[in-house]
Amino acid sequence: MMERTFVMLKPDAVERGLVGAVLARLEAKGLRLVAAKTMLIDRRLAEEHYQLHKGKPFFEDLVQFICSGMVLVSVWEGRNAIRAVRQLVGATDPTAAAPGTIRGDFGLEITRNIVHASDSQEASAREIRLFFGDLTR
Ligand code: FUP
Repeated sequence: MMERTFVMLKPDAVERGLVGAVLARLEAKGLRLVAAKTMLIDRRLAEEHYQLHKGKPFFEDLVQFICSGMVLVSVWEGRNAIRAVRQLVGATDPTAAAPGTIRGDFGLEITRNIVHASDSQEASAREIRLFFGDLTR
């Protein structure tokens, strides 16, 4: 099924110069880049993006981290794109993520885990709208 998914390269990826390496993996998989931009996320947007985690013990650290530097937000399209990207990204904790995945190869800390990717069609639609509004193509 043709899908779109939302991917954010977090501040650690930008600071560490991993943008090209991460985007290259999505391109190599055959996904099509639909939209991308760099931005700073403010607290309001961070809380909205991570609304499902509000009240959890790691929420404050997560919001602070995501607001701590430039991110690159993007939209990718392809067959089963949501699942395909989640497989490339790997498990939430980089020390549990398999080698060969983005988090498994580039990360060590659970908060600074390089990348966010939508985990469902509902999340994808919500996140694309939140960061890009209406995408006409
Ligand atoms: P994921 O979908 O893999 O990004 O993971 P979650 O949506 O469960 O978590 C979102 C973010 O919260 C993670 F990227 C990192 C952070 N987090 C923690 O810091 N500690 C946890 O125990 C779980 C998540």
